[in-house]
Amino acid sequence: MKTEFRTTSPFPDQKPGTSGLRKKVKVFRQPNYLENFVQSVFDALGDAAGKTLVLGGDGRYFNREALQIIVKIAAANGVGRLLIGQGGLLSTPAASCVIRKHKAHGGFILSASHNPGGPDEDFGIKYNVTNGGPAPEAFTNAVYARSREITEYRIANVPDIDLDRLGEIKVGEMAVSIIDPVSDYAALMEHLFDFKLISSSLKSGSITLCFDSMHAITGPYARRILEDELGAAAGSVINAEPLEDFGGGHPDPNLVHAHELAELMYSAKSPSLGAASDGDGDRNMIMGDHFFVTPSDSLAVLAANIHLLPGYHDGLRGVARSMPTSQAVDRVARAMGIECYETPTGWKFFGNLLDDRKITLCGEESFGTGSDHVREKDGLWAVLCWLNLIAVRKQSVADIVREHWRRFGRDFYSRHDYEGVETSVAEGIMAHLREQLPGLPGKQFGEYTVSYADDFRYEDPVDGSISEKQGVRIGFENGSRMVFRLSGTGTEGATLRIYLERYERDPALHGQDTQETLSELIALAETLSEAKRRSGMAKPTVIT
Ligand code: G16
Repeated sequence: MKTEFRTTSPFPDQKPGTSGLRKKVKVFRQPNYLENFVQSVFDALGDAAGKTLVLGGDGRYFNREALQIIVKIAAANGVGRLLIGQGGLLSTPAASCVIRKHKAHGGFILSASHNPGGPDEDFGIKYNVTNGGPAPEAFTNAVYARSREITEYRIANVPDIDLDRLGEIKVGEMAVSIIDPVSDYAALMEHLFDFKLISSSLKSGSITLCFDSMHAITGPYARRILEDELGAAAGSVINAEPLEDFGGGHPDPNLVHAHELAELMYSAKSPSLGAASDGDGDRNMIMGDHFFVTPSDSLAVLAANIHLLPGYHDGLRGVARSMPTSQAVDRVARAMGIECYETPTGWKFFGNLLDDRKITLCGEESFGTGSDHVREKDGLWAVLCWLNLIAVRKQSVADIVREHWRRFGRDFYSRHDYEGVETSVAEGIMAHLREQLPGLPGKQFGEYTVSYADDFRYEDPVDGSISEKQGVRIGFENGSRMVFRLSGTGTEGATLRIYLERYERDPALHGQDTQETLSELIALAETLSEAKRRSGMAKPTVIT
């Protein structure tokens, strides 16, 4: 094998965001762009010689091309063994599972998650570490620093490999195993859930299911697990064929983008459980018959019930949620007498808490839920949790959630996104909010009196690392809250996210409309942020 040392010069924009480096395909396709980033990862890793790495992606446009490049750079950097999902496919949670099960040193996941795919759309790459989770900030900062000074990368001068044939091959000295992308993950799921009970409920028809794979990575996983192994009726998994451009859709599991599923769930033909996952399989949306479960509520309901599922019979050590996620799970934790941690947005912040066994379950408002079984959020796992839960409790999704509200109260919750805002305008809005923070506590706005106002700062309780400026929080004496932050996953302009929540204890009021219940808070958010005025936008582009 001939190793080439190619001269290159740095790109200024390779700073990983909330979840790895995400850019337009055209950006990634610039000569040396991907190569620089991958070599920067190897340089930051130090010595990868002889180590095992995992490699796979969500199958989007440029996945295969990028994979071939990474294989050659890995060989040139002395990697001992590469485990690659057949066809270059691995969902994000499956990649995490494979890293852990095979005790790999880490792995590259190629995905821009829920962002659209295609020649004019998005691509992404992230590195996961030995625990199977996203690299912590210290590592991604080191990669970025390296990318700013890189002058050379190493690449093996070898032909492309066959990604589709299962088995062992060699690239120079490096061993490459093309593995089935589903098997290890499916075995883990079988260990966590009561497959017998779920299967008998599905086969008898007492539970019916529709899972929307949105033409993304979960198709093969959902077909194998839900239809082949558990016996859900053929066709229960829709849009199951992974496509490079997700069929022109936006593989984001929410009511807007998973509209085929949403229409079904609000029709007379609604199955008992409706669910969808995103581009790389780590997000989930849960629905019941004429009922939408917010991700924050889903986390809280799972926290209160997960002990009913075989993999979690010992109960929870603790829970965690990202800062903008609603406080519904905090109430469950308080009632159970366990700790609830509040972390910045980004799954990487849960890694230490999970490794240190401080928490068992964690989740985010952005349709992410997961547990200590892997170190990524896990879409299909969340669906299996709900399937198992409705099978055990013999209740509908809506009844389980309504009962939960009666017990703990309801946290009305909504996120308003302003997408495609000019970066300087978005930064101006955040600066304007930050200026007001010291003067806000004690101020009264109608029925809302500010109890605290800050810019969220997180000190990791395990390694003491500090993350600052993670979003503006304004809390009120009645338990309501609003949060403002800029997205770290977009690829064009800036996205301002405004998160709003209001707690309601009285069950008689739990049936109210969410936006109406939040209307005063929504107006106050505009008064404080001037988001509409400054962006020139009449309303949010997306409301979830
Ligand atoms: C990523 C992160 C999540 C985060 C989400 C939204 O999800 O893994 O932890 O909540 O982005 O981030 P932002 O609000 O910064 O856009 P995914 O599914 O895109 O990898």
